[in-house]
Amino acid sequence: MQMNTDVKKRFYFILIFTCLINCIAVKAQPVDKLATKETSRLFHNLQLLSQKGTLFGHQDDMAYGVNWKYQQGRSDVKDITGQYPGVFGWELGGLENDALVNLDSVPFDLMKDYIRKGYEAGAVITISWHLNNPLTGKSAWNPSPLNTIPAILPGGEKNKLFNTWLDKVAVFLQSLQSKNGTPIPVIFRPYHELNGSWFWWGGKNCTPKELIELWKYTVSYLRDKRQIHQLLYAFNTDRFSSEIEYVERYPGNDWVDIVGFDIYQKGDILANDKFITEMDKSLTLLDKIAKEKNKIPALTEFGFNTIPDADWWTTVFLKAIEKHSIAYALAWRNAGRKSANEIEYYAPYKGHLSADDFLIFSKKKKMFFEKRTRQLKLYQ
Ligand code: BMA
Repeated sequence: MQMNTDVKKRFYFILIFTCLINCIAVKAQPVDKLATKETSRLFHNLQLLSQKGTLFGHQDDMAYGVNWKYQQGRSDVKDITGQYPGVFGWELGGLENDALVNLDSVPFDLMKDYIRKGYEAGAVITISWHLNNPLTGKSAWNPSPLNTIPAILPGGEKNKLFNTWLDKVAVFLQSLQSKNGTPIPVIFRPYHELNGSWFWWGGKNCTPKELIELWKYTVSYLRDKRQIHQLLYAFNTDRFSSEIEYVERYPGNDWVDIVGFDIYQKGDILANDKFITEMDKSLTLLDKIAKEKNKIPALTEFGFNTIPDADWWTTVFLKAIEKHSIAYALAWRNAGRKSANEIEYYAPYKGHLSADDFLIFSKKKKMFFEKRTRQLKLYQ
C-alpha cells in the first residue's frame, strides 16, 4: 500500500527531528576534532562512566610513597589493595627549564616509562604543570600581579620564551606512545586551582579575560600549531561556592573537555562533617555544570593530609561522593617526610591507621581501581 504524501512528509519530519535530537543530546565531542581514536573513546567512556562510578587516582603513585622511592612495581595503594589505582597523575613542572627531574624530583625519563605502563594496564593518565612564572623566572607560586599573562601572550616581551616552554611540553607529550606506537591519551590539566591567588595564573594575579586568553592560546598552540591530538583538556578551580564563581574564568565549551575542582580537608577529624557538607554542595554544583555543558565531571585533586581518621575512606570520603557523578578522583602525592616538621601523604600506606578501611573502600561498587578499570576498556 502506498503512503499518501502527507503521511510521508510527517514520517520523514519525525525521523529527521529524532535524529537531530539524538545527535545534539548524545554526541558531545572532545575539543580537538582531530583527536585520535583512543582519545575520543576515552572522552566518551569517561562521560558514560561518570554516571555509574568513579576511578580512583593517585599522583606519582608508581614513583614513590611514604618511606620508599623508585622501587620497581611498588605503589602504596597496591601494597594495601593488591592493585594499582585506575588513574595515574604526573607533573611536568621543571620541564620548561630542561631539568632532568620535575619539581618533585621525579626523573622525566622514568615518568615516561610509568606512563606507558599505566596506559598499557588500561588506566587513565592525567598530567598537571606547575610551570615557573615566565616573567620573574621564579616558581609557579611567585606571582607578579597583572603582569605575567600580558607578557607571555603575543606582543608581550616573554612570548617567545613562553612558546619555547610550550614546545618542550609538546615534545614530551608527543613522545608518549605505547610499544606499538599509539599516542597515549592524556588528560592535560594546566593552570589549575585558577580561582585561588597562590599561582601566577590565578585569582587576583590576572583578570578572568587574561586567563581565558592564556587558556585558548595554550590549547591552540598544542592542538593546532603542534598538531598534538592525544589530549583532553581539564579545567579546574579550587574549592568554590557558586556556579557564578566557577564559570567566571571558564573559557567556553569549545575549549574544555573535563570540568573539576581541587579540595583538601583541613583541620582534625572534628571537621569531617563540615567537609562532607562542603563536598556535597560543590559536587551538586559540579553535577549541574557538567550536565549543562555536556562535559566530564572530575575531582581533579583531593586529600586529607596524613588521613588521621581510621574510617575516613568509607565514612567521610565515600559518603561525600557517593550520590554524585564524578568520572575520577585524584588523591595527591605521598611525598612522605619533607622536613623535620612537614609530612605529606593523601593515600594510606601498608600499616597506616586507615589501611583496613581503604581496602574496604577499594572494593566498593562505586570505586574503580586497576582491575575493574581495565575491564572498562576505556580506549575502545
Ligand atoms: C603541592 C605539594 C608540593 C609539590 C606541588 C607540586 O601540593 O605536594 O610539595 O611540589 O604540589 O606537585
